Amino acid sequence: MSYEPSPEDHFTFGLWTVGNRGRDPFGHETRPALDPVESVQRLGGLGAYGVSFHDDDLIPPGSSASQREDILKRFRAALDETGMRVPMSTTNLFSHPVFKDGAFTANDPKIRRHALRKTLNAIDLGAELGASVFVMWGGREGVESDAAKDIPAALDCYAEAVNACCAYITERGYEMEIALEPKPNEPRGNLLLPTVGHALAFIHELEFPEMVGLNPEFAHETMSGLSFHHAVAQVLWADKLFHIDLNGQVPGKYDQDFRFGSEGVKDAFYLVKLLEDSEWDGMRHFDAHAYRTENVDGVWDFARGCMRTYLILKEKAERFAEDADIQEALAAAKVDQLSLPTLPEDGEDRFTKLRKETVDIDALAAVGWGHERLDQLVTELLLGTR
Ligand SMILES: [Mn+2]
Repeated sequence: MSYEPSPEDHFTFGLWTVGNRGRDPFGHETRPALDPVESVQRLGGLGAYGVSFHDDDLIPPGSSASQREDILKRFRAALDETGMRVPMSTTNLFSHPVFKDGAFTANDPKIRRHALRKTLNAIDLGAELGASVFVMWGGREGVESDAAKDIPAALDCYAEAVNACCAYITERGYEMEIALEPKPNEPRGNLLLPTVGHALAFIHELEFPEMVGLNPEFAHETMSGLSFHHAVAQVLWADKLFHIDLNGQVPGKYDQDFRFGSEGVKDAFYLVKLLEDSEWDGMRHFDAHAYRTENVDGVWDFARGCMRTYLILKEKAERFAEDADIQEALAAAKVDQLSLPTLPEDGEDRFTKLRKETVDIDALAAVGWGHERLDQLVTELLLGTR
């Protein structure tokens, strides 16, 4: 296999990912700014399907209406020339100091209304370029001092803002859904909607729950020490996987946003297997960036690496399904029997039947399920020895 990406693989990158300039809390930029048009051309040349952006990535804040039109004309020409698409867009409600106490959940309603206006404009921009998913990551929706924020009231404001955006999308007739992106902390001490579970529960309190789903991110769940694979499985189970952010992350560390598969390769494998086995048809979107050590050449190595690792893991998932020893070990572990019904059968007497069934629990307790052998086989598959 060549592991060469093509548009059919539906790989997408944020303009801010390849455009990341290597700034961190302790050091300045190590790379020059990238022109979004160049990013589209280079990513198209590497076999990507499309790009996503924050409003400010494409249209610098303070641009006049005519500057906006000029930028869009050039950007559209690059999309047309390369065949690249814009499946997702979002808004930056975290960089400007005005959002330091939050955007949708800032205590001052003037700031909340400003955040909502900026978001409605970003929804218009996304719709203009054909985006069908609008991601909401509340980077400043949180707190350092718990004395300074009434959390239930903040959640009311958060819900009000999401409801308003849904109403706006509906009124404008846009074909667009909203995907919430959970994160536990960073840049705030604690963020609202910290995990996939919190966000799923939040959706049920909204006015238009059918329009709102999730954009889970590998790094964000992993930062909390949670399994990203399990989180995505539950989002798929709830039919709420609207988008996904792929990258690499070590549990418990700062938000690393490394190249996909660079850390947690086993987790990455089970994730790819889950997405492919479920035939999920969404974008394989990378929200990551090159190491700060890299120059522009390293940025394209980074982008190539994200896609190549996904395709390698996809092939490993296919081999997992074909490997006779692995299949035998799966049968020994009775993995397929989880899909059998637990209750004897439907009907009013099912509990009576359940009680009548006798089972030798000592014999069942004595069974070894062979997980050691199974996991070693998967490990060897991933290490390339089978
Ligand atoms: Mn993200």
